Amino acid sequence: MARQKELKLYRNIGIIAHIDAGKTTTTERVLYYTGRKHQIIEVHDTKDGKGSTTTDYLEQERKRGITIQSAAVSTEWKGYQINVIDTPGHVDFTIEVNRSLRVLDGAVVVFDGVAGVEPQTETNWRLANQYNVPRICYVNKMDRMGANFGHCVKGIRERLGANALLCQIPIGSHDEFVGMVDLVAGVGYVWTADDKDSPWETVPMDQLAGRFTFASSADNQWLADLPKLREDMLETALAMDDDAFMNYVETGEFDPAKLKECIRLGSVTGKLVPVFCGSSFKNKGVQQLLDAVIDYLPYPGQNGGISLVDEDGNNVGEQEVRDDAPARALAFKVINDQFGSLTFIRIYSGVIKKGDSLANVTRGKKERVGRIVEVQANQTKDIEEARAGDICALVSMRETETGDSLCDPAHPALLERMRFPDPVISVSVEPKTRGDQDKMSQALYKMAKADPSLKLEVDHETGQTVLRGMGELHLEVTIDRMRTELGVDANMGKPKVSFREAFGQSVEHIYTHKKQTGGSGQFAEVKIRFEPGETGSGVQWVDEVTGGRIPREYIPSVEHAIRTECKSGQVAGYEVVDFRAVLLDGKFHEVDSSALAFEIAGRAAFREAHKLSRPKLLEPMMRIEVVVDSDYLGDVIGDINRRRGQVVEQGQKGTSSFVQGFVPLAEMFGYISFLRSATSGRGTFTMEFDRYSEVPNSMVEKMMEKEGR
Ligand SMILES: Nc1nc2c(ncn2[C@@H]2O[C@H](COP(=O)(O)OP(=O)(O)OP(=O)(O)O)[C@@H](O)[C@H]2O)c(=O)[nH]1
Ligand SMILES: [Mg+2]
Repeated sequence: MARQKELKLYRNIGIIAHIDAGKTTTTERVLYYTGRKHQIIEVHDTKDGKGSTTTDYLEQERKRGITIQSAAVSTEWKGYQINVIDTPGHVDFTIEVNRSLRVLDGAVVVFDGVAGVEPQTETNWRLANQYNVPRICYVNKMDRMGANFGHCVKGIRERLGANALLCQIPIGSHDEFVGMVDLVAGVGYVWTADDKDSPWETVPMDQLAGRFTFASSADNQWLADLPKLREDMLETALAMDDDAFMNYVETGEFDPAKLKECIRLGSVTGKLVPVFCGSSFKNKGVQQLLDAVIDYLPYPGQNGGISLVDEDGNNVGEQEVRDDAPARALAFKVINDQFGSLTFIRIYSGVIKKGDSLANVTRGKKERVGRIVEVQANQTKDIEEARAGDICALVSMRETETGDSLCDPAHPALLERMRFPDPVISVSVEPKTRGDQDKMSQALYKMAKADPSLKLEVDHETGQTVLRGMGELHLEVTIDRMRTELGVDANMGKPKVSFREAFGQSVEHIYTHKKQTGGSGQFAEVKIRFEPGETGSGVQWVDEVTGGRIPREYIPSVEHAIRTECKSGQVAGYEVVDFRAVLLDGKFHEVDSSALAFEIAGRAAFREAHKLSRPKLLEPMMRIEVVVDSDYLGDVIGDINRRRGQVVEQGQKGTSSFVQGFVPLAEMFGYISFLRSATSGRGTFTMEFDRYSEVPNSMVEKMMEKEGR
């Protein structure tokens, strides 16, 4: 079957933002206006469980009124195929934004017109920078009291460092918000009603200031400034093309098609970030936003292809996005339920057909493509083939996990990997019904496989099953989804911080393992130097033994011993990270030495050396932002200091005050109750992992004492 639609007529885009900015509400409008659905469901009307928006279909999403997992929908607008991924804004589900951005070609960043740039917008913006995803901004909620376009644009420029290009200007705000000026076309769009089907009137730009007088002087000023704003936009945009710019400077004329081309070039290369506005809830500006997606966001491959890497992640080339090349795709999401699994892939090159065999290059395994489906949120439709640029799902893959490369077996290649966040919090989990341990373990394993920001472990000492994740909500939702999706009920213990341990200083240590009891004895001696490594450097193993001082066959046992023993450190049994272990020397005995003896020696050497190194304990340090009425600011700051925190910035956000700072996660449990009671329920906060930082010595000693070490 030939290609149905030219690649240039594709847009794969993500919708990203801070929690509650209106991503799902906007997606719902996109589906309505493009004719994909006939009824709009509001996010806040789904709590009774009767209805659901298309993309927030999970029970946990409906009940809480928030998005938890990214959902993909496809639609058509003016002959273009638009694939949209609606992502969650809550920090606990950042992995969903992460994996979506990895496979998308462009993004719409949504802002709450009142709150402006919020912490999670900054995080998602940084992620989009990392993955080089071009974006446009949409200042939503212009109908809310306190909506402030200027403040939001200032945030986009200053906090996000974007070269914002104002393509639209709002006409009025709050209950006087009636539409927007399109500076590119030089006209205003004015609505007379909020209804989803109400049409807009196109008004020449120079008539707007005469026609409207608003209660807010700022709103009037925007209209008075329109000629200047348009001039600024034209100059910035046309500067993308020397000839067009010179022509404009000399004659004051420009070709409208050329202008759009310039904005598109600026946006696709990341030099410009076009800004739009509207109110999705009041049905204003969504169609215009769709036009902008087509006009200014790239088609698959327009920005280059995907990097190919070697096993160590080094760049070794690039795969262009084209059909006539070997099939290469990246698995970016796996969903499980009682009926099987769906593996979402983004195809970068070639064609994948039903019945094909693919190589999972990441795992060195073969996979057969039984069924290919197009996914519309929670609905699937079987298709025969999919090709370069497509996002689709494969049914019941056996070996493939998130982040794996799937390729034509004759042309294997590894595609650039995805990066996953570190889990910082853990809970013990036990089955609700005794005897269901196996069932629960299998279900948890499935959940963890589908979500790379979850880790499943067994506590060495207590034998308890431990689940690690990004935050309390993340773990709670995981356990709840296990119940609704896999039918397994479990109880969670109290959440705990995931500490880590490290070597305090370099230590050279000799350990001799000797046992002579009757018959054959055991003998092994190792001399190892342990050195603290840089953050994120992992465990590095170096073998410097020369002259057969330890026979070759025993050395892997020492390495294995170190790599397993480091899972439990000497401060409080947490994993020891970021160190180099250099095996320097050793001794053996012709008869009594064995792999086991060397393993025992390696383990003991590690334990003793770690204890001798004045080990450090590391704790997750969170970046927090608290937004409160200014009356409560003093209390909130005092409390942050009591929690071993540090305030780095405070200021005004609209009519509220905000404080930003760092607080150890260990001190943040139950923070929401404090904030509620301290601010009469009006304060809000967001918290996000920033780094691991050293726990003060006095606390380490206390902990070691408590653990009896
Ligand atoms: N006044 C007003 N409210 C809006 C607008 N857009 C969305 N909302 C409301 O804001 C709330 C959050 O909207 P959502 O669409 O769920 O926001 P989201 O960005 O998808 O949130 P998460 O997925 O949880 O991050 C809902 O109650 C919406 O009805 C808008 O343009 N104006
Ligand atoms: Mg949402």
